[in-house]
Amino acid sequence: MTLDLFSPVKLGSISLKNRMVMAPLTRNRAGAGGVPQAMNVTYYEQRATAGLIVTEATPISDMAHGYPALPGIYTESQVAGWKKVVDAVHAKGGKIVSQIWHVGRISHPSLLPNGILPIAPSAIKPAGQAFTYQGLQDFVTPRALDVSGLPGIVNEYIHATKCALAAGFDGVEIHAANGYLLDQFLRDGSNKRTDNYGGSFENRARLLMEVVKAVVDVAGGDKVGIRISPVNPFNDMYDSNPQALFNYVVESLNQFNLAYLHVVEGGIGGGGAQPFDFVALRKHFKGAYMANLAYDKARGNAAIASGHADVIAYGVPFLANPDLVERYRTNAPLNQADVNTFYGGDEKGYSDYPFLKV
Ligand code: 8OZ
Repeated sequence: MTLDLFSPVKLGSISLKNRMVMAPLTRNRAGAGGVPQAMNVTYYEQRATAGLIVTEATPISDMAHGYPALPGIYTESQVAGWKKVVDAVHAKGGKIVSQIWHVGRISHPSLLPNGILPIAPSAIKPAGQAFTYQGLQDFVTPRALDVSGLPGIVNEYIHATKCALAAGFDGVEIHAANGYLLDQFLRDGSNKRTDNYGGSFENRARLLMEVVKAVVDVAGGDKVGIRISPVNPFNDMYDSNPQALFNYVVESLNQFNLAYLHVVEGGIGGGGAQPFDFVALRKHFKGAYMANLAYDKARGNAAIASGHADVIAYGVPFLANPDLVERYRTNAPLNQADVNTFYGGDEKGYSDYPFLKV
């Protein structure tokens, strides 16, 4: 029998009833203190028919924030708030992992404790502007992390992983994509370090491997996924040799027996991506592969049938269609997404997208 989007699958220890994953989507609607609130519970619960939900990117500490109204995963109240989300998704038969996130230089002093500078591998200001509570403001030159500060970052990932498990999540996804802290270390446009964390592929991947090892030691590899985006230029990112770098990264990840590798297969948010062979990348990884980027039903089924991908992560389609699985199953028309309500606001354009009439 040919596998398709509706075939069950196991990612590590996580059993999925289908292969349609809700991709992580930043929505900027957390309550005070980065605590998930009632409308967040409703939104995720509505999408529990996905085989797996990856939460929106979730800061692991006060220094990990880079946008307004993000839900964190490092205080007791945040854990209690997320537990309501997780319990609601589980009650509907769904699975959900927490995407743990440090933004690095993609932030602004106004979003950080005492207005301090964002941190990064190197003191290089990204082109562009930060979303702040005062509107768009130019990015600033970040403070380059001293090598003595790196164990503290790893500890934040450990703490957040423990918090995620305490909230009942089925696992965690380490966000190493889209120009945030771990990706800033990987790619040489943002990493100009001359110590053990810069230069060679091994050195640039060192912090990521330390984080993965630490998170796996807490959660078990079968509950840990990772997201990468080898050629996404979003957040002013560039690497001089992305294919060789990410083939190396993926090979190095094999030792951890992770639940899955999640790959953004190109560029998002405008800007062309460098050429890259994702089929070749996939062959370097021994575990399950989650593909993401503008897949529809036909391309998703084709990627699964060909063996390129095990599961497909859908972003905007799940945002606008809480019952996307049923719509794909029955070839029903889709709700169109309203871009004006993607980031921030209330229930409008969030938890009010209609289900199919029964
Ligand atoms: C879009 C807007 C804000 C954040 C990512 C967390 O790219 C994000 C993000 C995307 O991973």
